[in-house]
Amino acid sequence: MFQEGTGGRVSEFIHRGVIEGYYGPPYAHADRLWLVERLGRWGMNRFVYAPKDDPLHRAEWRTPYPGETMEEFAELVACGSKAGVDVGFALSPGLSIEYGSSADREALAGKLLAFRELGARFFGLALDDVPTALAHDGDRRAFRSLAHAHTELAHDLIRALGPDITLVLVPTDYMGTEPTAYLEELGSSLDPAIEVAWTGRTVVSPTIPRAEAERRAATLRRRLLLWDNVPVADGPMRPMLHLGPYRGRDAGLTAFASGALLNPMQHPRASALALRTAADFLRDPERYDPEVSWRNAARELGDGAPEAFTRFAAAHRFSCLSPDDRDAELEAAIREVREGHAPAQTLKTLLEDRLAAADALRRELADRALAAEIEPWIESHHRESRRMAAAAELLAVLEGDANRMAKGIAFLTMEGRLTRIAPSTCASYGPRRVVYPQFACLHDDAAAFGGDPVLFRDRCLADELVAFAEERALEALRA
Ligand code: LTM
Repeated sequence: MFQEGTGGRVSEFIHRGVIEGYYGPPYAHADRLWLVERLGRWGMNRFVYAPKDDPLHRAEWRTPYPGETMEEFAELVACGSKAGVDVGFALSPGLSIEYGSSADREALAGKLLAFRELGARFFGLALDDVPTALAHDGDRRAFRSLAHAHTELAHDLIRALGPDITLVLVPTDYMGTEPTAYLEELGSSLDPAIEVAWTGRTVVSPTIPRAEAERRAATLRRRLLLWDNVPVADGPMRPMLHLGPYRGRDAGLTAFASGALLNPMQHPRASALALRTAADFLRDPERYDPEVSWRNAARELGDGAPEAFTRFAAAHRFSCLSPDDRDAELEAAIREVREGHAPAQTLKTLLEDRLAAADALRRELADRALAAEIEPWIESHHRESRRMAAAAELLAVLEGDANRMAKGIAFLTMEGRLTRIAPSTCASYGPRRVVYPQFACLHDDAAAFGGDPVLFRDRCLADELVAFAEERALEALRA
């Protein structure tokens, strides 16, 4: 059997794609068209519209989309059909809906039916990040539990939208591995044809082992649809540009997951790097090699300046999936210099390449939209490279036979140079500080972080090199 876009193999993941589901400015229509077309090329087959900060998706979910927005959505659906990508639409009514109100149910079904009329057959009921208990008196009388209300609403939508559609319910308990009363009830009463989303053991799951998926799938009594929060960088993760490969997802997940929808960053073109690698994983998880996939993706997306883009991307791979990845080549060279196995000159050479990346990216990157998205990080990468170059120069003087005064002057010169390089709020070569929202439970009285690291502090490689050069200088000049 042959499936288009999968290199001749049939992927065991039915759903392979993206859910635009982050907090922050939704994508521009042109970017969405660009992404859907690319997803098809890479063998992905789903794109779901669910941006948290589109008021008509969430806060004002009852208000219909204006005609011109519906025209754009129609164009998106048509673009998806051409590319082999089912474009789906989700609504997130949980902040205000009265689950038992027929007016609210009709408003929800009616708004989704309008997307069906455009040709969409994939729908989402996003009940994440909403109150974890029934908020209306009427609902407390009408339903025995929140799960009961969610189940009834989902069944209502299936009836309204027709049997030929796919519905994914993003449950209020969307993470973790422990069964909850809410999930047990969904598992036993929700139509098994309805997909249920899961983000892994936490919000941004560093790994998704097969055994954890097996546990949640057993509770929900169906294969899970992963809502994978990769490469998203919203809220407190905003200093980050997540340019690393998709990794840490078990190849055996196919047994317990019907697929994965990745939640991207608010930067569509930059997100494409992780998404492109995820497409390779989802197509053939057993043979997936994150490094090979990443190099290919970086060269493809960095068209016009492939070396510079790959070098730049290497300094932005840090995330909770890869918390030790800050520019592996440079880090290895720094280790060699610290241990006395290599001269500081090796660092100077590597840093010259990194310093040249900014100009190359600004002038030669073919995708100008990508260049614009990453500009704040091009700037921070350049500044941190300059700081490291200053440190490498000091180290070279300290290694040579200059006299003590010359070494002292080299130290003061480096410190003077550093005062002229303003710190950036964007993280390059690892973050100074970043918080990942690693909850394992979201219930009002039991909210808790799990075992995955939440706060990463002092992980910037440039700071480490500068501190090392300073220590070396102070040692050399001690009386
Ligand atoms: O992950 C889910 C299901 N919901 C939200 C997302 O909208 C958000 O982008 C991510 C990352 O902050 N966290 C969530 O809880």
